Amino acid sequence: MSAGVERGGVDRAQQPQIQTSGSRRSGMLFRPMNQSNADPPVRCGAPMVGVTGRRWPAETLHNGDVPALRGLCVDAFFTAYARAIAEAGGLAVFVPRESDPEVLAGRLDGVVLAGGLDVDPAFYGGEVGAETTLLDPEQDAFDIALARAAIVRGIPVLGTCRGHEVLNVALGGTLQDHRRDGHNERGCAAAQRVHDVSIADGSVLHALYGPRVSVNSLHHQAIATAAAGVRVAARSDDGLIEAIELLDHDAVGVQWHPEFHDGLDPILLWLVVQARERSGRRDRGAAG
Ligand SMILES: [Mn+2]
Repeated sequence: MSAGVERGGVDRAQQPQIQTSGSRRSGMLFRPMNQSNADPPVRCGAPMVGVTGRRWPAETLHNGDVPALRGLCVDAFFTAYARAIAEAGGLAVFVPRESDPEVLAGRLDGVVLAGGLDVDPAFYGGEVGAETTLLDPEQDAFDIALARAAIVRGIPVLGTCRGHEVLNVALGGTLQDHRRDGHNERGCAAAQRVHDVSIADGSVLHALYGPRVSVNSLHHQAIATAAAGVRVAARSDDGLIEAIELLDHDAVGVQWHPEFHDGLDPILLWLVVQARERSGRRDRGAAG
């Protein structure tokens, strides 16, 4: 952990800043020690972590037909991501697909590629199979572009489930469209750990979990071929690739959903710690 992790708001506020968005400015405010009845203290320097999501018809918000909602959409993501990022000390922000991935990558300190629908096989040269679920190619295109932009800019990335698959596809890997029994375990609580994975020595995951960990499993797509430039970091006992890590970048994909596990999963804390370090490097770059 570098000194950047411990940087405080006073230090940051005294440096020249390249980033000038409102949220960053407010993040640099600090409360004078003798001001007892002012606004509550702001957590200084919390790294901003973007979370992807999904688009859904607005009618699903209400029971029954509401004519005013016809044709409208809502963007959604699972609350568990925001809770975990906040608990880890990060500032979670939702990133809708209308936001330019390149611009986002210039503002964010970390990215979570979240779970969601199947990845359209067109993005990895595959074909739609009998078990392929709903597809949303616009979401795929956005998520893939954000993954690439984040990696180019050196921003740490965590992909979970679909996000793990997106990360692999963004780097040129492929997916299998349907996985056999034991992985699409949706009949129990999302937190339920249903199978083990074996973790490769020397990986980020090994440092966090050791050689073996039990995980939930809510997927039916999976990686077929890992992209060039990534290592397989974990496999289930039936040989499935359950995690990948980039060799030269802080990016990890896990086929499971750590955000649904009970308590703060170490991989989410890892992401926020890396995001904080990335934020510190950017600030030092701005100062220089
Ligand atoms: Mn699995």
